[in-house]
Amino acid sequence: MRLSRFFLPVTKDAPADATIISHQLMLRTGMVRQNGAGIYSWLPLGYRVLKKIEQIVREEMDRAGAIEMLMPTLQQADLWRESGRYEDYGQEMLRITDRHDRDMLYGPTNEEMITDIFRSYVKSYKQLPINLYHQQWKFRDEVRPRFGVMRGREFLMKDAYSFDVDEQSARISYQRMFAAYLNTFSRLGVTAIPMQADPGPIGGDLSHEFLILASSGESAVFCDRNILNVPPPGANFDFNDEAALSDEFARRTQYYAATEEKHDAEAFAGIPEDRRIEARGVEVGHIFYFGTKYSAPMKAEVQMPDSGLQTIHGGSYGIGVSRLVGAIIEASHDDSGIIWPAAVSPFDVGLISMKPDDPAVGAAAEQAYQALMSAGKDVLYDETSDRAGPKFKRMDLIGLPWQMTIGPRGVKEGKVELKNRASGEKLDLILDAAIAHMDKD
Ligand code: 5CA
Repeated sequence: MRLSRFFLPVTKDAPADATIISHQLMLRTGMVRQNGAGIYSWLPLGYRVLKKIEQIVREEMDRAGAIEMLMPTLQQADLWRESGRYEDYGQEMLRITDRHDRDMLYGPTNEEMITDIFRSYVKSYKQLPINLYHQQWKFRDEVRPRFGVMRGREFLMKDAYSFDVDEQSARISYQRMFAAYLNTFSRLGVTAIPMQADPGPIGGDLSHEFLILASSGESAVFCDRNILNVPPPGANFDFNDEAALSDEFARRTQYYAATEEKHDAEAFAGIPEDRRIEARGVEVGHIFYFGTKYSAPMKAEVQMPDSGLQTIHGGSYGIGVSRLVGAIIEASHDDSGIIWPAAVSPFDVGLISMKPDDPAVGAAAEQAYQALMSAGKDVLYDETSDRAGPKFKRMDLIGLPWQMTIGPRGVKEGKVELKNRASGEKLDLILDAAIAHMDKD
């Protein structure tokens, strides 16, 4: 992508109401544009990151056996009356009336709708277990939308819903999502700690939140440092191996980790002092086992072998896809700007032509651009006539993992300069070696 033809509205300052660093950086780099309280447009740079996160979440859900679908944003109030949540949900629910005076709402979550779909088609225990998910925009009329996309009113969520014949099997489905979340966050380049959590209005008795440590986080975190040292299950993990699922679950839950609502000061004090972490975190995922909370009132039942009817046991599993964009920046930035983990970076490399008007530099930069693209790299090519200083600043600000610079001195020596954004290390290499070096890390 040639920068002169891209849409990258970078600004020097962020508005004063952007108080946390991720919000400031997302506005300054032109990733998002606020259209109303807690409502954002995703501009091209930000949208690239959002789509990368969405794709990684999709791949990891699919690997764990969940099946993708798509439900609408608008829902009928009647379904929520069946579960009893239409009244319970309160002012966070955006209620809408259509031209026929029917009560509708913009979905804050989809337990009711998926339970309705399930009961319409699934009739036999033989079809279970099943886990259906989608990635769809939600609306919650938050009292205080703030911190940009971190606490929005309209936000993108991945929500998965499991259906099992009994509690024992439902707990295995829960552990399967637990393991899938660890792999997902690890691929996104962040450490998210699973913590015992309060199920809140979703309901149920078993719930974990996944939190990324960040000083600006809205949740208090209390945990044993050892939980940070347990590696993720990894790409070769067998999600059908029930013993392995319960091992993975136990390897983490053996260590103390709780949010404020579930914090047990006495148990925490029992951990050796040098292992106690008391910090703040951003909740990027939340999983729930809620048994028959929705299936009982909505009559989601399956035929059993003895031909009796069994109410199914359910769980739901959320990931804050749009929140993650902000949370990753909170966890990965420096004074110069964002430092994208390679897996979610909007481009793989930023190519800077220091003097596009100089024929030799211009030609070398064009050659580098073509070679990078041939090597399969997604390139943001700054061939604008801006001065070199501001070009470097802008590239640092948007935080692509690699920067390749073509300048008069290097051109004479037949070399390019390759900079690693995270470490700051700079190497003078011939073009092919520079491209090969990017794949080494
Ligand atoms: N139905 C369940 C699981 S699918 C549910 O709605 N869970 S939740 O309320 O915890 O939301 C799931 C995830 O969405 C949260 O962990 C959080 O990362 C994200 N999220 C929730 N509210 C917001 C918000 N206002 N702005 C951005 N992300 C949000």
